[in-house]
Amino acid sequence: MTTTTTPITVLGLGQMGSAIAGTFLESGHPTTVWNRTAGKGETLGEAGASVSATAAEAVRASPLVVVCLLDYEAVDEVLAGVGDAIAGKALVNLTSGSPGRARTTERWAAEHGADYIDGGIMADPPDLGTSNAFLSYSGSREAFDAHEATLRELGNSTFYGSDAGLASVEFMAQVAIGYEMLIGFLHTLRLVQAEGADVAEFAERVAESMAGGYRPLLSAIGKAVRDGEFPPDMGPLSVQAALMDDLIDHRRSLGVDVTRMREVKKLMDERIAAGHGDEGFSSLFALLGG
Ligand code: FVH
Repeated sequence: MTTTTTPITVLGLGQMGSAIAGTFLESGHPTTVWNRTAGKGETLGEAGASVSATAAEAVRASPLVVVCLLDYEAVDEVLAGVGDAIAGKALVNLTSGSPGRARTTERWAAEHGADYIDGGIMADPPDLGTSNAFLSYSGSREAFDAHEATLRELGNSTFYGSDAGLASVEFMAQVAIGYEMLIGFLHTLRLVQAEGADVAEFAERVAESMAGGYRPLLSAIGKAVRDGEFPPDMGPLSVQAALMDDLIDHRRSLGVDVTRMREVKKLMDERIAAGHGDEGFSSLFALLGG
């Protein structure tokens, strides 16, 4: 079966599910859709999609079934209603959730005779089907190989391995690093604004450094953590720590949150006290739990 004639079923027509179904429909796939609340499939129906009254009916229509719902509670509920209609299908779950939820759903799929691929979407709905979309996949390598060309129509795709949880590991880590970085960025914009500097101009300078200096630094830190050797990446900790009291006092004087900076100082002081003052910021990794 060539890729553009692979019939595809999409369960869930929210912002993302609708974008997925629309992308496949535009590529020429016979597309069947279903949504809990009727009516969301009307536009897709007018564009040529088949709109099913039940999820089970929609699943029976295609060899490739894509699920994209709000959360895993919804996935569990919908799949419970689908039951054995999933047998013989390739089930691709693009709902966000934890690695554990992905592995549990893979077990459900296996018990019901389906191949399972878990996936995470790093894109906004309008970007789907463009080079701005990045999707992570894991689970059945055989099913991924069979449908890779079709799935690549949604965007850049990477298969992370046969452990169904790996796509979620990548997705959750990418989401987490975004929040970790951006909350610090917002607090720092508060500092910049409190000092009367232009926050937008400062943000542009940070964006430049993200594209410039931070790129090799992040790679170096990744290698240092992998190898367990922590060269002085941003200078030795003993030098970095010397700034921390002043940095914290300055933020506090402006009413800016000091939670994270006090955590950094505590880790630096602990690592230096243990004799690692000549190592770099990556050395703090040794103190982080897990
Ligand atoms: N939207 C985005 O930008 C992000 C980008 C990154 C990936 N996410 C994930 O995509 C999943 C779906 O997100 P969404 O944006 O499409 O969400 P909604 O527009 O709110 O649509 C939710 C659909 O889920 C259906 N639904 C909810 N609960 C149930 C249930 N118990 N049983 C059956 N279906 C359910 C809902 O149906 P309805 O409310 O229209 O009846 C929508 O079809 C999500 O994992 C994001 O993390 C999107």
